[in-house]
Amino acid sequence: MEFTIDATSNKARACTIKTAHSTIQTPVFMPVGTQGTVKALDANDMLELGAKIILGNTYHLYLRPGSKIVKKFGGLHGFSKFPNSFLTDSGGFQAFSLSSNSKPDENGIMFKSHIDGSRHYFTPKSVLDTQYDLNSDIMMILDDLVALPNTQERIAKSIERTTKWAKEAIEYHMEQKANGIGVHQNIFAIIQGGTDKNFRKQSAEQLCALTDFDGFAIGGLSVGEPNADMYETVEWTTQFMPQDKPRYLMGVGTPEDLIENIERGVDMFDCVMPTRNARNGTLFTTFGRLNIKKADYKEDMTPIDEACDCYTCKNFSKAYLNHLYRAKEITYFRLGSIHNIHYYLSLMKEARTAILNDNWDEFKKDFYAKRSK
Ligand code: PRF
Ligand code: ZN
Repeated sequence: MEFTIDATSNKARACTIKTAHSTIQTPVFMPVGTQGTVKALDANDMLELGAKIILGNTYHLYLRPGSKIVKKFGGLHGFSKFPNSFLTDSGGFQAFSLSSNSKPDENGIMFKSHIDGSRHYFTPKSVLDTQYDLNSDIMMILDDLVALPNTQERIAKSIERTTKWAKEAIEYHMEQKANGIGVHQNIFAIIQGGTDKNFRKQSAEQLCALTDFDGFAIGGLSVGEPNADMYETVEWTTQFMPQDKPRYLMGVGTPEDLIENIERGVDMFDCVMPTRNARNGTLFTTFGRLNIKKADYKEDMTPIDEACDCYTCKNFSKAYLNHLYRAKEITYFRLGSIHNIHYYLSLMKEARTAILNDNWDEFKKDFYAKRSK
């Protein structure tokens, strides 16, 4: 990938990432398309929303339909018809969070499928093989994740394993590329270490020393720790990460989390929040969250957000959405998801503009001021 830093405002960065499939301007939010689709939407919706990159999951696509089927279609782009970039998570996190009894050992992770209970084993190499089939633009390494809080011993083990697996992964990827496999695919390592400063420093230093990685992620956060701890850990960790490569905070977060972590030097984010919340009736606006199922909206002829220029706000009233939600109409899921993704993508565009114009502090103040109303 090509990576350039276009501007900075203190630690906040506005960068450009060029992959084989799209040019991505950061800060970027990647909508989650676990199964090869952003829930309730299709490739054309994502293009209209202006998404340059979406996230897919190795764990899910490996179990169903199987990566060989996706490969037959030329990977995720051909299968889903989304022509821009895909980032695929490795499966480490999903094996940890979805499988009733996943068991990591020194060489990989044994887990039971959440679909049919069948047993599978992921290794640093096997998850790359799956991601070669998916032909994602950015592949994530297998990492060993721990729930927080946890013992020092378990966190030490997690960073030791994650570094061992990262070394195996990057060595394998360089070999594969030499053989003409995954030549246009990029690979990111994942820093672990809980909220412990020494562990985070160790993990970051060990992984960032592996200079063949195309970018680095901060994993293991937003897993139950207080928000302040997450922000502090990100702030601490970014100082050990290279300036000249993308930085990705995995599975984060709320609009406030995005603003706080852009300020601390993060370039990329993903989260189920805009899509999952839309389906639950929570819609994001400049003025904060709104619950569309509330009786107050039954006769409300105004759009979700007067200032929003998404398809949903340009065409439909809160009363109509309130009705669709209550009637459990599938159309509601689509319209709600369009609005929330549009909100997240516009927020990132505004953040980028603020960094480019070097008026981050004003932008942030304004962001919070509007929400407290
Ligand atoms: N590792 C991986 N995927 C993830 C995470 C992680 O630590 C997180 C943590 N918030 C979300 N998704 N591989
Ligand atoms: Zn809207």
